[in-house]
Amino acid sequence: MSKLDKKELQIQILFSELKHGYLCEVNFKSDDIICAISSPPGVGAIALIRLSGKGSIELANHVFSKDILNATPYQAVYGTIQKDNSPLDEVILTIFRNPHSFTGEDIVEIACHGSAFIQKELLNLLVESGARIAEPGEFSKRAFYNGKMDLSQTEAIADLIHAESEGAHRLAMTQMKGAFGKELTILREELIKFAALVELELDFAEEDVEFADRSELIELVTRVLTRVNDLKQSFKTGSVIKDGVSVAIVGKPNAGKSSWINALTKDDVAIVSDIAGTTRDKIEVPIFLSGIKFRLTDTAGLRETDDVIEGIGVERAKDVIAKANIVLLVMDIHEIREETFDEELRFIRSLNDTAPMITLANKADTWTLGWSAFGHEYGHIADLYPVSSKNDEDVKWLINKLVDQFGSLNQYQSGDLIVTNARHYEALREASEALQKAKDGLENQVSGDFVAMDIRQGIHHLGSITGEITSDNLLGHIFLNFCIGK
Ligand SMILES: Nc1nc2c(ncn2[C@@H]2O[C@H](COP(=O)(O)OP(=O)(O)OP(=O)(O)O)[C@@H](O)[C@H]2O)c(=O)[nH]1
Ligand SMILES: [Mg+2]
Repeated sequence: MSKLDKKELQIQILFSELKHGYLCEVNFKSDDIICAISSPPGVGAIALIRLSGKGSIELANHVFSKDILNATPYQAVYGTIQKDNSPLDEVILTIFRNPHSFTGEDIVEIACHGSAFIQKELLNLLVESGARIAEPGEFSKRAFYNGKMDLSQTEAIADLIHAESEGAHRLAMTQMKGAFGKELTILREELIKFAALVELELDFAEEDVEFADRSELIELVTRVLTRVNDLKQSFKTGSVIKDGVSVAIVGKPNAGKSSWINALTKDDVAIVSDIAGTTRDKIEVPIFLSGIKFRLTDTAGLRETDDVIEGIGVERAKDVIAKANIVLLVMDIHEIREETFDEELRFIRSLNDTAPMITLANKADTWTLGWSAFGHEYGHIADLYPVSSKNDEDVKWLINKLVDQFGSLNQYQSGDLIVTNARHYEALREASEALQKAKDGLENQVSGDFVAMDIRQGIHHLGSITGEITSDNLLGHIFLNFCIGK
């Protein structure tokens, strides 16, 4: 074998080792049949009970009035479930044969009437006949183990089920289709090729050869690192789309904060009165505007106070400001003075210097001096909007303003990949750290051993997102947070 052939062969061996080498032992036994109620708890017109595993069709056949052993895949069969020789319910069974099912196993879905009694009795009957109750997320877990989807896709199903807004729904759908997993797999394979070359060099250390052109390696690591950093960065937007844009409604007592939360939500959620210090706690209300979820929080008026309870409320208000994506500062138009205005802005900026701020000069309906007077006095203060919480046009204007502000926070187009999951963010952060070290190492000509170690770390963290590198512990943790029947 020529030296070149030998090199090629070794690269291939290393490549395969790196690709599969870390896959930890996972304990997965799927020889039992699981069952669970997949529809929400409680009473409904129809409920759905699912069976999955080898023998599911035989088990269902045993309790059903018709023979379904030869049913074709995806066939729905109408009949009766028998319990103790008497009919329990009239149902429709749908049959899925492995591997063409959600879990990749034989599945029977039983659509029964949604009485709590029928659901319980049917589940008991299935257990008596040999099935066991599924653990939370066990259907998805089986889908993952049987290669039906990667780990990030199973997590996207959980997000899809919990999606409350159009934006959250769109992100979950994109991730469920697997685009994120595919991109990570490509990035990971590029790194694996790279690692194979560097590690091979280590084997030939005495001969002092360089298989991998250093500048090409730096270019490759930089490219992967840039993409990993972009994805990591997108989490800020992703978590906002998924969990909602937090809007802190803040300002001095009596400025009209509670009046505004009531106007925006078109509901009487907070007490309004002309007594300064009415609101003492924070009041959070979700609203959906143009398909985006906003979490509005009314807060206690900001002032020095000797009242212990109000003092706690003010501390909470400060915390709400610090965590806000947008700050809505409400001021009484009659109380605005240049010095105090600046002071108020500085105070809020000291708590949160990144969130965009919308500043309202409220109670404009009672401003009698004419707008030129207002403009003359405060025209130099940028973005101070004279409005009234009692005016429908102003409420509409503020709704548009909030949607616009979200637009300026969100730099992404509809097809872009955006990270929404905190676990994925954490893995990307660790991968980014490792790749940065590898890049620094290459640029400073440190020994190949160290570079190879950092690259391996990067490969590991990227793989943990899709589940190419997993441990029982991690999987157990992820699927436990799923609900039963999924
Ligand atoms: N004329 C007029 N009155 C308003 C407007 N907005 C609020 N008010 C009145 O201002 C008073 C205080 O309103 P709130 O909404 O309770 O003010 P707040 O900022 O929540 O006050 P605290 O909870 O005490 O901090 C009430 O009497 C409201 O009716 C407005 O746009 N125009
Ligand atoms: Mg209030």
